[in-house]
Amino acid sequence: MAAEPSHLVSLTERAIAEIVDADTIHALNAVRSRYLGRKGEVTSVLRSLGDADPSERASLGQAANRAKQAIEDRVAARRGEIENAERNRALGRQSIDVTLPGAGPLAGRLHPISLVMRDMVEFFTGMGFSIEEGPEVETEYNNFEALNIPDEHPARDEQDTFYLEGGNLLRTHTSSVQIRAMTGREPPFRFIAPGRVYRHDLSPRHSPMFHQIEGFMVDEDVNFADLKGILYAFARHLMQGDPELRFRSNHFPFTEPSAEMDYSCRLCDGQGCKVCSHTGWMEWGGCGMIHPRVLDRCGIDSDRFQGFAFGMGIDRAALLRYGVPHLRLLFEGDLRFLEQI
Ligand code: 2NM
Repeated sequence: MAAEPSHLVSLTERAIAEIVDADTIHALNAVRSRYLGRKGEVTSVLRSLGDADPSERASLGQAANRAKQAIEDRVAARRGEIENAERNRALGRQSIDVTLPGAGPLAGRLHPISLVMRDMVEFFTGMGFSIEEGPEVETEYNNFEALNIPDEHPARDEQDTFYLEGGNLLRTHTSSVQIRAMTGREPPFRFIAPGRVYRHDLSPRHSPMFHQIEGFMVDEDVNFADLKGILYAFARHLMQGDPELRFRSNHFPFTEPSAEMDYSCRLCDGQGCKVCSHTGWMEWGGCGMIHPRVLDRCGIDSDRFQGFAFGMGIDRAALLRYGVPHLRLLFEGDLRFLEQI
């Protein structure tokens, strides 16, 4: 018994309702296959035409083909709609909110050590010193011999010095720069040499690379009082206050006389606290009058000229100025730390 055309009409309406309901391509394909697939409802009507009454066969066949075409058209239209909606959803996810503020370029900034170094350089250039730089890989002559540090001196010990293949080394102080600066120059002159220096030291409180600044001045009438005057002015500038300085007699191979200098602790103002081990003093660096032998080695007449020299670390000055608790933070390059400065 063949289907009645009215059956085809309700079948088509049902199919269209389901097509409209489908909101994914997957659901739409399922609807299409329920009606037009190999075992679909419309397909089985077309298959059973042979059993229909011959008088109705032609009109029934035409009606079934119209239903098939109508469903096919609606499926195609709905497919377009779903694809459009999916494309719009995807575009919506990638949309750019043009009202948001721009990201802007990331501005680099100076490392705390560079900031302190620049401040130091500014002070000394204001005092008429010029800046001198030298290589971090040095000869034994410039690092030791010219500075009157003899072969058997403990400072040459492999425990302190990084020796390189071929007899060179990583400079252990910036004094090697002074040798380069003085050699072949006619006094008067005054220079400072800021830079990196290296010492083999396994203590976790120290870094194998650290920063120093050294200064020296050579002329006909330079004396220890000039040295102290410069150092007091430098301390006041650097520590942004009025620290006391203390000079303790000492020995360096490259200066005579030599002294170590301390400044009154900035945290307790010399009263004594944990930071200065209850002494009221902090070690600052070394200084002295350049040894005549060093001047002679650089080709300067030590009967006519004298000079003073001094040197100190830069890193601890950066710790103090920016309230940084550990030296290690200065060398790790952690942006979470650096961005706070
Ligand atoms: C110091 C302490 C004392 C120093 C001496 C010289 C040179 F080359 F002119 F002789 N440069 N630096 C010197 C003197 C460095 O730092 C602890």
